[in-house]
Amino acid sequence: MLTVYDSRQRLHYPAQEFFNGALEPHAERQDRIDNLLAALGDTVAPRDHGRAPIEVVHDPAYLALLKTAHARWRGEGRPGDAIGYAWPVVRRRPVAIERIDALLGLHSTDAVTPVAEKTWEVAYWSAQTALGALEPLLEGRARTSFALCRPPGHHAGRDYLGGYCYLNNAAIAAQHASDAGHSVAILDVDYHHGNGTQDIFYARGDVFFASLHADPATDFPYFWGRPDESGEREGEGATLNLVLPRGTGWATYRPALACALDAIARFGPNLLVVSFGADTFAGDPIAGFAMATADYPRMGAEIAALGLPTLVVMEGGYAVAALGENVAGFLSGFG
Ligand code: SP5
Ligand code: ZN
Repeated sequence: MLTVYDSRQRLHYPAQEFFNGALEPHAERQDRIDNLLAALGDTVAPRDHGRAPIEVVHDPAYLALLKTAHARWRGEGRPGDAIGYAWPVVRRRPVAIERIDALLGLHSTDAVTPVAEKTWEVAYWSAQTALGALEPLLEGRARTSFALCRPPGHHAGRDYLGGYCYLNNAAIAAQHASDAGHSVAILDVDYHHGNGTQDIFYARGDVFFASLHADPATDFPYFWGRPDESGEREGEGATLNLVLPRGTGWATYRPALACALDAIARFGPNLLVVSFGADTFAGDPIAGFAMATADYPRMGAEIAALGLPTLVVMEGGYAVAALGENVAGFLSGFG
């Protein structure tokens, strides 16, 4: 399968994240890339589509913050990576914000997503990788392609970062395909709910979003992903959330996946974007499902049976030693 990747995606290495009340080594590690490349073989570098397709999805003030946050943070004498630690509660009135500490809180959901020195450049090229992998599908030169994105994207919203994500690669590609005249569905099979993607398309009926994920009652991102979230206004009915219990393996996953695929087929898109996270794997250090390596080709094959041109976008997956094998297995399901 055509795999698109830019070597600049290795340059982001957030040092630490908050976990259980302490700073721990960050789970979204550079060596995820090394394991993926070893398993997937040759890759193609994306061309630069520029900022325009990113600016359609993300807020200009947010992009400016992402680009400058680390330099501003260090410029004020702070050591380490820039990270929010104070947040406006949901109903706090809008106020003019200048202080970098406050801006980070205004545009983030959590303290697990630091802005490191190269984060803007790396997130930019991760988004370009998604656009580069979409290109041959739009031109009819390929039926399926894989965007080896890092950092991941599905927790990033129009004006916020979170969950190790900065730019929403899948949403940027889906929007770009939609702008090229395609009817697009997004299927999110990362362990975690794709809250950023859901938010971006929540009030729209022209892009369908389906997600299978761990129960937000027990798992990140906690505040999104309940089954009664089904879209709003013109988007009512164009969001589908399927919640699965901790311990879910293929026997439980498969019927839920079939339900999501049925809903996508009824929507009738002509292009599919899959947010693929391998953190559903039994060995994942931060997640709680029980999928086996042998289940990923099955998962890929069920999705491939929709018969749609499909862009697969890399999201999470933190069992580094098994990551490449699990992703290659998933992609092999597309034949
Ligand atoms: C894209 C994606 O899969 N993001 C997941 C973000 C989940 N973050 C919350 C879980 C925190 C667990 N951190 C464990 C760190 C151990 N070093
Ligand atoms: Zn995840």
